Amino acid sequence: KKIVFATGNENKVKEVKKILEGLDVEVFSKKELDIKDEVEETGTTFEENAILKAKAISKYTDSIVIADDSGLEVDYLNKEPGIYSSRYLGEDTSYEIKNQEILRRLEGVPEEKRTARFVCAMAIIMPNGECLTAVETMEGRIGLSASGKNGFGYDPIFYPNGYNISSADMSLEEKNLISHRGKALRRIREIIKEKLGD
Ligand code: ITT
Repeated sequence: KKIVFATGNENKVKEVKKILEGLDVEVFSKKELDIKDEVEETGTTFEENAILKAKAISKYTDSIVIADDSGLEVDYLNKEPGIYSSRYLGEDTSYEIKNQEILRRLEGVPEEKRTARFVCAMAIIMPNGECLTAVETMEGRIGLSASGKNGFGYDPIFYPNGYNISSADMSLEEKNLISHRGKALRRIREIIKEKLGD
């Protein structure tokens, strides 16, 4: 069975393919299907944007479609960058610069006020048009410096609760076990399993 993952972010594709391993499905990204559709993320919540992305791609296929809208909320910055995480400081700004800017804006802020979380909204659209979502978080804090080469985006500055390493210092498997995306997708996985069963 085929599942289309409505994303242009190859790092998300890697994480999602790993989490869905073992299910009787094959995951295809927009790139693999040569879908060029760029969806305007006009929603005001992660959930709304995930649904927008999934719906936009479901017109190209009769398969199950999933989409992910996610981002980093930094409490001290009034939950910025939030749903604007990929657009923060401009779409073309590198994550090295984005991460340095967040660290700069938190300079001198004590550990207990550096709380942050990753949020992931996963939307799934069934071939019959039924749409479901799962929203999950990974709580943590913004470290004092960037560290790590794994993961992507804001991982180097994010230190999950209970760990002294950033999520960019974790293996893919380790991060998936505790991450916002891992948790949301494992709920969606159960929905897919049920659908495949009948
Ligand atoms: P698609 O919309 O095509 O899926 P995108 O990268 O534009 O790709 P989003 O609009 O959902 O996706 O932006 C999410 C951004 O939030 C992402 O680019 C990262 O900067 C950040 N982000 C989300 N999950 C993350 C994670 O697990 N680790 C690090 N950064 C993450």
